[in-house]
Amino acid sequence: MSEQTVFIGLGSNLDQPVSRVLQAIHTLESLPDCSLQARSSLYRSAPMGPQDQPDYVNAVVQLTTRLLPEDLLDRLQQVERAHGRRRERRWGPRTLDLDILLYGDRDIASERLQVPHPGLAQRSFVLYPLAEIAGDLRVPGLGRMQALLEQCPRDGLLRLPESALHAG
Ligand code: A4P
Ligand code: MG
Repeated sequence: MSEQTVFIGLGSNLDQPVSRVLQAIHTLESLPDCSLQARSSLYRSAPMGPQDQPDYVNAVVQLTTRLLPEDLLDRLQQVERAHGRRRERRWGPRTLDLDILLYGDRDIASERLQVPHPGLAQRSFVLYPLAEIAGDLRVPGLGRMQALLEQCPRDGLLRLPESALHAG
């Protein structure tokens, strides 16, 4: 299996989301056959979906991996479970959500996986962190990053300064 560049979206809105997302990035860094290439800043935003839940913290990381897409998904779901993730209502609050945004230039539509991740181009909390680390990217089936950004309002998305991340 050749090495692929993948982008993973992280999201959390329960139990100290900032430190949780930072911890999860460390965990991703140490997955077998994976190597961390870049991470975005952390971003805060109002929830998409039900409004009776806390704000979210999101980030995107770039990895290279030799894992096949479904093996990578298995690993990510293990990490979600280790963070006490329970699958409850759709778009409901969660300790940790890990989504495969892009897997090389592959287009995947299987029972377990849709890549590019659906909604990637509409979600400012995915698109802006992705653009921060991959501004020149061409998204398979969707086109250039810069064009996608022009179509996607920031919608109150707030980039957290690095100095705020370790303040507790
Ligand atoms: N799955 C399919 N494709 C993928 C992929 N590319 N990456 C399948 C990861 N998983 C993928 O996932 C359900 C199934 O999706 C998995 O078993 C996998 O086989 P889930 O994480 O349990 O999904 P869910 O919560 O039931 O729904 P959904 O639509 O995936 O939730 P989202 O889209 O992840 O949205 N607001 C803000 N501001 N920031 C957020 O991060 N996140 C959500 C959750 C809602 N509102 C938010 C945010
Ligand atoms: Mg998910």
